[in-house]
Amino acid sequence: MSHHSSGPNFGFPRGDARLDLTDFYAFPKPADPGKSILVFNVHPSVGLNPPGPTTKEPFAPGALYEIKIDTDGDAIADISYSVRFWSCDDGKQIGTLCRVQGAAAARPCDEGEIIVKEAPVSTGQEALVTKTGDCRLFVGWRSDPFFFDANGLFNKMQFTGDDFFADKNVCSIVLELPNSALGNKEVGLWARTLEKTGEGWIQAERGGRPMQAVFLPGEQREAYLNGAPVDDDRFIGVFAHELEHTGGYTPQDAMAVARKLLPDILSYDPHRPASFPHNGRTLTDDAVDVFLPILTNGKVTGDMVGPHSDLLDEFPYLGPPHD
Ligand SMILES: [Ca+2]
Ligand SMILES: [Ca+2]
Ligand SMILES: [Ca+2]
Repeated sequence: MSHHSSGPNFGFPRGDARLDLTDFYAFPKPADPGKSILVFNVHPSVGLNPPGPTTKEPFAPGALYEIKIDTDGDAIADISYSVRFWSCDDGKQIGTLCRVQGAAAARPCDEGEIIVKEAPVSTGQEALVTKTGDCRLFVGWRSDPFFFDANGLFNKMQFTGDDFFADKNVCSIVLELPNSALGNKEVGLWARTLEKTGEGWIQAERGGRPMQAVFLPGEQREAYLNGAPVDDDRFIGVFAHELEHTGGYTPQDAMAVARKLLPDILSYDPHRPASFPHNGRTLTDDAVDVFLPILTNGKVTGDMVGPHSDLLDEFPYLGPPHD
C-alpha cells in the first residue's frame, strides 16, 4: 500500500474508494524540461476491506480533487489545481480543472480560473487527452504504476517479489504544465480529496509522500488524513512511536527519523532530474525500497519488486488499464 486503502483497518477514507488517494508523482516532462508532469492517482480498482473490486465509476461526482503547491516553503498552499467531476446522462463523466493562486489556494478551491473545461474521463484503452493552451490533462482509468509485494507485508514482511499491483488499475489525474505555472523554483507538493457535506467541504484525505500515511499515524490516522502539512509537527510523536515499535529505534533516533518524514510534502525542483526521495518522484522510483529500510531500521531492505513495464513514453505516461 503506497497510500491505497488508507482508511481505518485498510478500508477507504470516508468509506469511498473514489476518494482514496493512492499515489502522487512529480517529474520533468521527458525530452521537454521546460514542463513538468504531475500525477495524482486515486481509486484503487481492488479493495482490501471489504476485499474485492471497487465501483467502476471513476471519480466521485461533486467531490474535489486538489493538487496543492507551496511556493515559499511555509507548508501553506499558494497555488491550487482542483478538478471536479460530473456524471452525464449516458453514464460518462467529465472533469473541469481550475487554478487558484494566492491566499485562497490554501482553501477548498471549488471555483477559480478554468484551465480545462469538461474534459472527457477515459474508461477504455485509449487515453483521451485534453489540451488547452500550454496545459494538457488526462483523467480516467489507467494501469496502476505502483509496485509492491503487499501480500508479503501481511505475511510478517516475508517478501517474495509477488507484485500485488501488477494487474491493478487506478483513476489518474495527469497534468502537464509549463514550469512557470509552478513558480519556476523548488516547490512543495501534496494532493487531497474533499467531499461536500451539509457542513461544507470535508477533507477525506491528503498526502505528498508515499507509504508513511498508511504505516505511521497509528491511532491518529483520522486526524492525520484530515490534517494539513502546516500542522504536521503534532504527528512527530506518533510517527516516532510507530518507528520505535516496528524498527526498534531508540526514542531519540525515532524522533529524528519522524522529523525527516514530516511535513507530508513532496519537494520538487523542476530544474533537476526527479528521483524519490531526493527530488519529486517518477513512476519508476522504488518508494517501497526507500521506505522499508526506514520503517524497519535497516532490517528489511526491499520487497524484490521493481517497476512496471507497461508505462508509456508519452503523455499520460501511465499504461492502459487492465481488463
Ligand atoms: Ca489513500
Ligand atoms: Ca506557501
Ligand atoms: Ca521494490
